[in-house]
Amino acid sequence: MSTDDRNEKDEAPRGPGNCPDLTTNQGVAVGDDNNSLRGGPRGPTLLEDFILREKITHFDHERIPERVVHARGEGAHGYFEVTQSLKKFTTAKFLRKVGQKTKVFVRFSTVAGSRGSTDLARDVRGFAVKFYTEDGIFDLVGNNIPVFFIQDAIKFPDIIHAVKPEQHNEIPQAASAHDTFWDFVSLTPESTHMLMWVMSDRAIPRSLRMIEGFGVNTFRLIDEDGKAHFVKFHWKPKLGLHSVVWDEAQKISGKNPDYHRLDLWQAIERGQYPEWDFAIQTIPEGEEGQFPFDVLDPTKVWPEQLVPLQKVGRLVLDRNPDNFFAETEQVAFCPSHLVPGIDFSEDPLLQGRLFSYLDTQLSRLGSPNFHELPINRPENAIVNNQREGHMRHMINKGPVAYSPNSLAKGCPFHAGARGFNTFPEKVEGKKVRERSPRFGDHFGQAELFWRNQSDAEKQHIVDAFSFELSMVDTVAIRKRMIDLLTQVDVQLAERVAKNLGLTVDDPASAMKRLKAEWAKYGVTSPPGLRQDYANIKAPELSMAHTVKDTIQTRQIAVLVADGVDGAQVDAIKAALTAGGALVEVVAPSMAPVKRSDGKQLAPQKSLKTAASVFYDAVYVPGGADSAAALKKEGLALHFVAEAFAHYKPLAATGEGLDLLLASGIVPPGGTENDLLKEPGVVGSRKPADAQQVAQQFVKAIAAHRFFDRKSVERVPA
Ligand code: HDE
Repeated sequence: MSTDDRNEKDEAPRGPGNCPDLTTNQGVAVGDDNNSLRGGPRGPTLLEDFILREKITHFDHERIPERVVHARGEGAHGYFEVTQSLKKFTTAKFLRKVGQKTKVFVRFSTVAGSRGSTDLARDVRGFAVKFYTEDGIFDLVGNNIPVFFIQDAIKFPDIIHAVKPEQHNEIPQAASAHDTFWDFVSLTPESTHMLMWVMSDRAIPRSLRMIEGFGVNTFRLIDEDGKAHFVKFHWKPKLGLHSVVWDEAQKISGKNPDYHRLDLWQAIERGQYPEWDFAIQTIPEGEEGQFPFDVLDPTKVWPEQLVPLQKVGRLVLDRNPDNFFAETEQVAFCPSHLVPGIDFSEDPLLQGRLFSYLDTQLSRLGSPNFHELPINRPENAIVNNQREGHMRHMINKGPVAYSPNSLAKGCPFHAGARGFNTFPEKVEGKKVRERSPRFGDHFGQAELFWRNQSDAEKQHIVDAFSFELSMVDTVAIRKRMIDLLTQVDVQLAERVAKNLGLTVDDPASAMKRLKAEWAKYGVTSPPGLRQDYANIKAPELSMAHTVKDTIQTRQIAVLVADGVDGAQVDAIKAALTAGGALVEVVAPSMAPVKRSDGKQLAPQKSLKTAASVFYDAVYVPGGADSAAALKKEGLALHFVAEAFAHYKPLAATGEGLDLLLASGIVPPGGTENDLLKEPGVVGSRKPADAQQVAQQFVKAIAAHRFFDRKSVERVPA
């Protein structure tokens, strides 16, 4: 049961004897643990107090090491359902029957920050799914960005050391905006494509319910005849792909560092279950040579124009964990948790991941028996000859723990063809420490990504590079990055350089300088290839074409004070809640607000605790006294101006328009007409128009943000 005891209706204490007694870990009922055992009320505490010692000793050992990466995370239970059979691709049973459901546990995470760091860091999000299939555990341990910084797992400790807080002073927390990160990536040209993605809005999601997920590495699906398809796995959010803006992200980080965690939790508690489509891209083994990318290279996407996406399933998260530590913290994912019908590819990043996860669980969870923790146990029985070790829970019966044996009648036997059998990929070659020359195109897809962004997205990428590189103290690193950006797009480089006070060279001269730098610092994977993607259109790389026809789960603030016209509030609220949005009344204080019709309105938040950054849109209703009172509140003026500056939809009816006019959204002397010409600002002076305004507002909220607002720069918020 995940119901929070605090919310139970009956608030009276149950009283001794009406709920289980407090016990020690040995199950012995405790008479009193409010006082240690002392030699007299003012005397020394006695060593024999095993109740004190047990309680404190357990507490002393409550912390386990956090994950070395992806430490900050949140999880949820749910199910996966097949919507299109994958029979022709794979023998994996859980993917073959339409309608078949498989239990899952999903953990989302940021990568760089510590366990207590902010949710809104500019970072990749982990998207790890544990499938409890009838054939055992399958873990799809992915991210919300489809490519990675490096091509070979052996570079993982380097990139992580570079992005984590710096060695000497443990600064900064959960941020890539510092010298060591940009030093490393400017000397690692294979990171360039990934940099474009992490500097895009995808790195600052509006909600974890609105991110995509990708398996990143290439896997194989194996069919009944033993034939293989290379496969990429995708998750597509039903609510669309949406982000916040960077200023907002920074403010949310201060005001509510648990913003994403709370959002996920509350949506599930409300029954608005987060949902994704599951999709695959497949390439038959043998046909992979015809593409401009190498299927084994994790710094590349497979453009959908070349390899179409097939939607084959859905994921629904419908239950919060009962206990964060027992489930979200102790869950142990590993890309080598595979079931028959799915296999690895030779992607060198994936191959290195295969041992890393098991290895890290041994030190993090402290025992080779971590698979026995409830959250990690498969649904089917574990039958093998592994025994003992720290914290063994399973009680194996009988004398036999070896094979072959006759004493246990030969059991357990091998499953043979029914079991997991590695795809017999032919392997030959000299032992070398070399990259395939086919991995040598580090800029082709970075340019493809840039070219397919909308103007607003391009501006945000420029802003992100400018912000991050401005935080880098070493000028030589900033310059190296500008040289690198010329290899993606000269205009991109110029726009960032302008913000840094630097100049831009032509790409050929920049490359010459880069090569000299790379040679100086021992870079071993310089670009050796440039694939041409000029004829490829890849709209899927942009967030601009995402779902924009729903206001489900959007949060809307209604700013009110005494004298508010309740009928207007009711009209707008009804339209919003009918669309599945959530409306919160925000007032100067938590005291009930007097409506002009004499009724009362209970605020959910006061201006002192709420902030526009927690909402997707703001509505200001009429009522002369209410609008006049709000106009005197700096916090109310800031609230609407800030929402406007973050490109959010705004609505006002009646005198509510006066608050918007006073907030600085339009220049002094600006008219109501000017205000309502702003994209995403809707309203009417006539209270009777509330219904119509509501309809326009609903459309505006579904559109998410209005990046075409011209006057945002001027607004002091
Ligand atoms: Fe991970 N990664 N990783 N990673 N990773 C871990 O395993 C590692 C990579 C990803 O919610 C660790 O249990 C190596 C790519 C997620 O519990 C560790 C390499 C992708 C999570 C580890 C990579 C991921 C992790 C740390 C380079 C996207 C969080 C704690 C070869 C496909 C899982 C742990 C959770 C966690 C190693 C690169 C996704 C150290 C060596 C690429 C979502 O084992």
